[in-house]
Amino acid sequence: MSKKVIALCIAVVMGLAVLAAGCGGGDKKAAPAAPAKKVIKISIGLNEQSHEYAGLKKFKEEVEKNSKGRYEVQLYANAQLGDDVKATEALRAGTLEMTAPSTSPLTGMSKELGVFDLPFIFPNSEVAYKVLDGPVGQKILDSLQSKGLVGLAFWDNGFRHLTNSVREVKTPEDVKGMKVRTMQNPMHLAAWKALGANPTPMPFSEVFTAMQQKTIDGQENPVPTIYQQKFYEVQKYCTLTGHIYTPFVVLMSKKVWDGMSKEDQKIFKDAAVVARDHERKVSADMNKSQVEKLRQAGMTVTELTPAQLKAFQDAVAPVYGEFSGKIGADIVKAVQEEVKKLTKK
Ligand code: TK8
Repeated sequence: MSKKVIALCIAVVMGLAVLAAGCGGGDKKAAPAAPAKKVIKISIGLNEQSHEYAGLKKFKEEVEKNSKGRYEVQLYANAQLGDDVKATEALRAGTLEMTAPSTSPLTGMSKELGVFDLPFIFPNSEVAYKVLDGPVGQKILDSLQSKGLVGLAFWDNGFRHLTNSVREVKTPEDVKGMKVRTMQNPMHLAAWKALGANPTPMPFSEVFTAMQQKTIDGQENPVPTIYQQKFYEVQKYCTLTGHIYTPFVVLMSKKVWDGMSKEDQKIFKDAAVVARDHERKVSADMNKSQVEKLRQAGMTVTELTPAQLKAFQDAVAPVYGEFSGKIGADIVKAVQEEVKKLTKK
């Protein structure tokens, strides 16, 4: 072979090599795929029309935007992945990433949460929000870490009101013997027993059917739930008792949390707070507009006079003595002192 031919051959081979390199190594090595999105599933018990679901949609939007699409947040309503207790247990086991249950059914797991179940502990939502978002609320969220749960924020479930299918309720006497579904919480049971009712604890997803089949006479929940879950279809009477304030607590599995970078943890925490403000606003709007809607749907909605309300407050007052020690006298006192400070202003 002449030198010229050899030189040409070398040039051709080199040219091919350059071409191959230019193509990113040929077709054997595919271009690097975008990293898989991390999926975070969140399960709640209420439906897609609820104030809580409005909060979840905002939360999803925030996380996906601020993580630049590295996370995908999937929302599950109607207790599809389990009611409050089951979903929370799944978080502890690490088989579900997130849930946002009412605090009340979790007091068996974390006694501090029980402070919110003391009847009439908060005079109004504004005070409740300040306590929940302040140092006392943070202390309660921190106490969940030892249970394998990370509490990101408290959202609004709301002040609970009694509904039933038997009679209009104006006095504790009217409640006597009534079969009232409660959350799985000893203080709620004690309060309804003190009023002379016959309380039955039950997970939320069973409540509608139980009312329909009349295995229970009544239940208690905030106005947005009574309206959005269409409880008016199976309950004739609603009394605005406002007897207990229930927060939702936005929870992440500690196992999942511990596997995240500090930056990602912050994205989730911040999103829970932004979504909290949105969810509370949606809830406030629903509380304002839906009392009338319940009436339009055929319910008799009863507002209590201050004297009538006091009769309920007096009847359930013994719950404090019975449970303060079990919750932790210091935490009860801390909340009560905060409330006192905030109501003076
Ligand atoms: C939804 C429940 C519900 C609560 C109840 O999962 O059980 O009555 O008020 O909102 O958390």
